[in-house]
Amino acid sequence: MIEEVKLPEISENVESGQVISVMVKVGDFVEKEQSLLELETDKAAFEVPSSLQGRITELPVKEGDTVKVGQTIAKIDTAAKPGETPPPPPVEEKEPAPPKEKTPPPSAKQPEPAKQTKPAPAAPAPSVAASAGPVNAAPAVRQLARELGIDIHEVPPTGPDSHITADDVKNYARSLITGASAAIAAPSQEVRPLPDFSVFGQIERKPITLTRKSIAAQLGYSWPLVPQVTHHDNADITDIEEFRAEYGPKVEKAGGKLTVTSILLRVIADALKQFPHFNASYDPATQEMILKKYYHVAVAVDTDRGLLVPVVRDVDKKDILQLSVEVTELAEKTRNKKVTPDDMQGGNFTISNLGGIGGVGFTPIVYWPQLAILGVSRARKQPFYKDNMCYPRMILPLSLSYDHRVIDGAEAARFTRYVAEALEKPFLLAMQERK
Ligand code: CAO
Repeated sequence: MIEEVKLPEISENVESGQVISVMVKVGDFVEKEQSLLELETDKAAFEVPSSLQGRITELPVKEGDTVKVGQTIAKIDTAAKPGETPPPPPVEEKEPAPPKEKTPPPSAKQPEPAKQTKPAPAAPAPSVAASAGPVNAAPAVRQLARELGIDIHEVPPTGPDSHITADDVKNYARSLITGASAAIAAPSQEVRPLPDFSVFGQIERKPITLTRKSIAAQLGYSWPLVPQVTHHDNADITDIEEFRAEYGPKVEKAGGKLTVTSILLRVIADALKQFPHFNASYDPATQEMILKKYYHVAVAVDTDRGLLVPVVRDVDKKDILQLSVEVTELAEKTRNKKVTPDDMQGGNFTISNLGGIGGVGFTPIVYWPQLAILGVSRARKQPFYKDNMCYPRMILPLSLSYDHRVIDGAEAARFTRYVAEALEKPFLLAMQERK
């Protein structure tokens, strides 16, 4: 019996994805939950498992296709048994090939397409025009509208085919705040054409992946919107190393790795409780702080597709052992393309630890709509002077970027000090660990 496998609901607000690779072929016998496709949305890349067991008879999708939720991605003979030889594919009757169209020689001059002058964007229509009908907007743009509390139907589109762009949403949000509706259609920034680099030497143009587009959109949105400052401090983690040596084997037995990242997650959970403004978002439309009563912390993970930021939920309810196992599993899942867009949602604060690679400090970009991100660089032994004596101590550089609209420098300095001092008292962590 031939049954269809359809693309399941990926996550809220994600309606389609692009096929990065097809992991099976016609004739293969697949188990239930075996991966069929590698799919990329603007939020994550992940594998799509089969909902059925049987032999694949048809694969109607190929690399590069955009697949919608509910679309058939495979047809499977569910009566087939593993090890059975599949029946030979039906022989297609060959039709005579149509005569090839003559292509003009490369030197032939092509007629130049008529230059299209883009009509000036019309002034936004009063909201009567806005209806609950379908709108043309990418999932990330819809998400942006929702996060800003804007009805996407009200946003005047300026993109091709009445596409609503992220800039349209931002401009509309600004116009609501300032009351200047005339500003809606104005482009936020002039985009200058690039120079012709091929004049200087050989070049290659390569399209960027959806994941990279999403990273670019997220960081490109945050940087001009959030006036951010980075505060630097150091934590003496010499005693943490002893703590790691003592608890490391226990964590390893449980399937995790006791590293600076998992210890920081525990410390950040406490810091966010002490400093609620860091566990919040700012709503410029209402000029309110949204204080969150849950503690979900995102962790930046370096993958071969670029930076991905999955979220560890309820960090305040977990001890270091649980957090270590979870970070290890989450990083692995992220690198193996097993995270879903849902795994990337809902973080209140981000930890970006580059110390495993190196560096003495950096300025991480606040991951809007969060208000702060903690950058961590490489811990190094450094001389520490006390009573005219010099001692070697392990020093961890911390770099906290924060949204200066709603967080003051003194508050940021206190927050970072709190984190540094918590790291300097590992016995407190050990107490929590034993609870
Ligand atoms: N200083 C010194 N050593 C460090 C360290 C630090 N700050 N952080 C980690 N290390 C060490 C670990 O102890 C481990 O050492 P061993 O292999 O000897 O045990 C090694 O570096 C590798 O650690 P890890 O990366 O496997 O584990 P982690 O839990 O510390 O980090 C993760 C997990 C996912 C955060 C990390 O792997 C990663 O992807 N980091 C990159 C994040 C990134 O790209 N940020 C940039 C975003 S732009 O803001």
